Order: sequence, then C-alpha cells, then structure tokens
Amino acid sequence: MKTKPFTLLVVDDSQALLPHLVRTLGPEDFALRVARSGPEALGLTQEVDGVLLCPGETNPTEAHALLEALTPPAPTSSRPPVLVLSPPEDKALRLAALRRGAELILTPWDEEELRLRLYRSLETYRKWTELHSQVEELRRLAVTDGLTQVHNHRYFQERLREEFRRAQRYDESLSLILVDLDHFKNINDGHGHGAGDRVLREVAASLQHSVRETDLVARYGGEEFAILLPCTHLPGALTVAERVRRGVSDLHAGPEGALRVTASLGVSSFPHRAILTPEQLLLTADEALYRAKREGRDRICL
Ligand code: GH3
Ligand code: MG
Ligand code: MG
Ligand code: MG
Repeated sequence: MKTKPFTLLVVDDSQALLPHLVRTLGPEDFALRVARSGPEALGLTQEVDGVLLCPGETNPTEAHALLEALTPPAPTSSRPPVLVLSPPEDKALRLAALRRGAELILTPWDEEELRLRLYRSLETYRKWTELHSQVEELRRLAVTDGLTQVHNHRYFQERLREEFRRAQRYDESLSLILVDLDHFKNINDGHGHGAGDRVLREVAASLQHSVRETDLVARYGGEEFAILLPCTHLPGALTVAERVRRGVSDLHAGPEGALRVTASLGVSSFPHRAILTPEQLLLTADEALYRAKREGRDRICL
C-alpha cells in the first residue's frame, strides 16, 4: 500500500534551492511547502511532517533564532523533526543544531543521502505520532465505560481516593451523589435490553450536562451512577442533585423518545464527623440512596 507523501516545510528565504529540492525529493514521497521567513515557518510547523532549514542566505543571527524557535526544548517529539542544511565551516550553527536535537546535513549535499535522511526522519516522526495517538486512545478507553462513555468504576474509585486525600489535606469540602434509576428492570422487561441500553446512555449524557466540568460522572454499576463534586459542600451538592434528578425525569428517552425514567439519589459530604475515609463517604451516600428508594423513589436523601 502506498503511503501518503510527507509534507516537508522548506524554510529558504532566498528560494535558490527550491527547484533543486523539488527535483531531488520527488512528488511521490514529498509534498513541499515553502516559507520565506521565520514567522511564516513557525505558523506552518503544526501542519507538516518535517522542516528543512536552509539558512544559506540568511544572516547567522536570524538562522540561530529560527532554529531555536523551531526546536522548543521541553516536550520532545511533539514537534516535527527539523533538519538543517549547514555549510561545514559554520561550526556555531552545526553545534546549535545538534544541541537542539535537530539533524544536520552538510553542504554540498548528496542528493540520495538528503532524500534518504529526510525520508527516514519524517517516517519516524509519523510513526511516533501514530503511536502517540494510539496510546492516548488506550488511555481514554481504560478510564471510560464502554456503554455510556462516562468514566468507569475503576477510575471513579481512584479519583474518589485522590479527591478525598486532597480535601483532607487542604481543608476543602468534597461531595458525592449516588444515582440509581428507579424500576429500571421494567424498562428492560417491557422494551428490551437494547432500549434499556439506550436509556442508560441518555441518562449518562443528562448527568454529564447537569454538572460542572470539574465534577466527575462515572457509571458505578448496572444502572447506577456516581458523581464526585470536588470543592463542593452539602448545600451545593443538594442543588446539583436536584438538577440531576429533574434532568433525568424530564428526559424523553429510548426509541422515539417514548420512555420516561426517574432516579433516586443519595448525597454525602465531607467534612462530617462520621466521615473519615473515602469508604465512609461512599457508604453514607449509599445508605442515603437506600432511604430515597424506601421513601418512594424519584427523590434525594442525605
Ligand atoms: P429500583 O428502583 O429498586 O432500583 O429497581 P430496579 O429495577 O432499577 O433495580 P434492580 O437493581 O433490581 O435492577 C436493576 C436493573 O438494571 C436490572 C438489570 O437488568 C438492569 N441493568 C443493569 N445493567 C444494565 C445494562 O447494562 N443494560 C441494561 N439494558 N440494563 C441493565
Ligand atoms: Mg437495585
Ligand atoms: Mg435501580
Ligand atoms: Mg441498582
């Protein structure tokens, strides 16, 4: 399978080399973009697979400044590789390039060597970015519930412990809401498991809409969700819980939006004299949820 050509940014203020490069590199493997100035080049680096710096005609100060701007030191490989065409006598430029992790190609260059080195360099970067996005995707999958796309149980447990420690150490408040759908079994029994799954996805989206971005929504189990509210005291959590309860009961869910569903909610908050561990925060919310069920469902207890 033919891979798509690499996009190479040629930074060449004189443009003297360009026709030569076009011939050497060939359109099969390289699509060339040209920048005539440093600022123009910096604007384009995110769109290309690599940068070829041809400082031949530029004054040395400019060449150095541009090299530095193109090779920020901190997060490695998140930028395309930079290759520098340098005359052998410009030792300062050669050393600067090596220090900044750029590759050197000495002039006068050999056509085949230039082509191969560019190809390998850009190919390595492309593979690296592909791998990087796969890792990112795996990282996302590892903390996400597959059905509802909110966070999963394991991630919730991790964050619960982390947020609890933080709240203890910095004397902050932390609240937890457990949400359990009412008589959900009836939805499955009456409309099928597929419809039930769809309702779960819609409920999860509704919960996510009812909270702030700094809050954490997770699927705790089957038709039960947990919402962690950092830096939120009990009155704040009750306000959120009411917004969540109403959001769920207002949903027109399932196929054709014909299904209605309600939820029972249990709320707990730290600090509290009886809550000294994350487990106790969880247990307190769970007991509150149980009371909400017993007292008639579609309600909030604490
Ligand atoms: P209650 O008001 O007491 O909570 O009643 P309920 O029917 O919701 O409670 P119960 O815990 O007895 O039943 C939970 C139901 O949730 C049963 C199970 O089939 C359903 N459920 C759990 N996970 C899923 C899922 O991933 N998809 C679907 N469609 N249903 C699920
Ligand atoms: Mg139940
Ligand atoms: Mg239920
Ligand atoms: Mg349940």
